[in-house]
Amino acid sequence: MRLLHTADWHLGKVLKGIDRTPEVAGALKALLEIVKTERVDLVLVSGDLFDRPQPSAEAEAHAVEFFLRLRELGVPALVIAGNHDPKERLEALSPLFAGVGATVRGRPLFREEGGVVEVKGLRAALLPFVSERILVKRVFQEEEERHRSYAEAMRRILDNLQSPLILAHFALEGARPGGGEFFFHLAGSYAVPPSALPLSARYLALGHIHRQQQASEAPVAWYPGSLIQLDFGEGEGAERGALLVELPPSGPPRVHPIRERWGKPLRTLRLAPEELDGRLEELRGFPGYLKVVVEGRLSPPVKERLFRALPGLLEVQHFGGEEPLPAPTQGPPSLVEAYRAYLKAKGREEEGLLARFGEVLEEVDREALAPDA
Ligand SMILES: [Mn+2]
Repeated sequence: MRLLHTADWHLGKVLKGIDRTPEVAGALKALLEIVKTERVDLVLVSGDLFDRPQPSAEAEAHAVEFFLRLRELGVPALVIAGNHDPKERLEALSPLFAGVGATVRGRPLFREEGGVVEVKGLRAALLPFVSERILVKRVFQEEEERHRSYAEAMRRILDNLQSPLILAHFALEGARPGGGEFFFHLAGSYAVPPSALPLSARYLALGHIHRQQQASEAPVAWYPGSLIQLDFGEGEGAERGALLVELPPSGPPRVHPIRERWGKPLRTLRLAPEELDGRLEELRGFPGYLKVVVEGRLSPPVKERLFRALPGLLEVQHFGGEEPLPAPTQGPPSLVEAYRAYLKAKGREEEGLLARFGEVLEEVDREALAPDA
């Protein structure tokens, strides 16, 4: 059986005001060509089809188009939701997708509930992203304990779903992220230890990390990587694309990485202020998107001139900046202050409630600041 394994499309992604959807759509067209020319039997989509819970209509249209074309080719698909996906919506639309041969799971189900399906005689487990918060944060208090309990809970779920093929959306411990090498350690993100992967699986089709890589050898687990470079923070040289997986009746799978540079290139340049003028002509011709980090002072007029000169420029950062900070003003109250005032007005000044509110705010901050995977 020949499988095409893809993940992390992020349809609807907007980078500094630029909608990347057309670039992702271009990559999806290329995927359909591969399905055709490589005589693929089954397509696996391991989560993050969309970039956010309320994707644009255009983003949805491209996803629908992809599965309709697949049906024309007579190729079924297995699809799971990632952390970025509108999971409830995918779940709601799953009967409709089933009509065109795509089995879609928005939320995790145990084996007994339908977490394992059979397609073309192959048994496959479908494990969409499981919210770490739901899994552990409510129950365990200590950070370390939470990480341990997350790993243990995921081990039990995977154990329950044992199948020759497993689709899942999570970070596997030891996998290399797209941006910095130490991100999992630093960000304190949740990760599944390789020992939690069931050895009975012949192939684990993972999604979540945007750099293409083999994440485990026994059992064999791969990330196909994202279709396009989604962010400046993701390594410019990081492998991405898709995976062609040959699954013989017995024996190990043969994985053929398809490394592509779909979408426009993103480049981050570090320049000294005096280098700027000399590089403008060359940078004007750059076909993708640019971020310029100026190592020094930069006056607002020069910054403005940069944006005008370089149509692909999306972001300028500089150090030792020229622009004075705006004078502190009597701004709106902080959220905590506002909540305190609200509680007071309601006659419910409970410190416990306020403390919990602060914790939730911190949680939101942490999630918002965590590198995008
Ligand atoms: Mn992703």
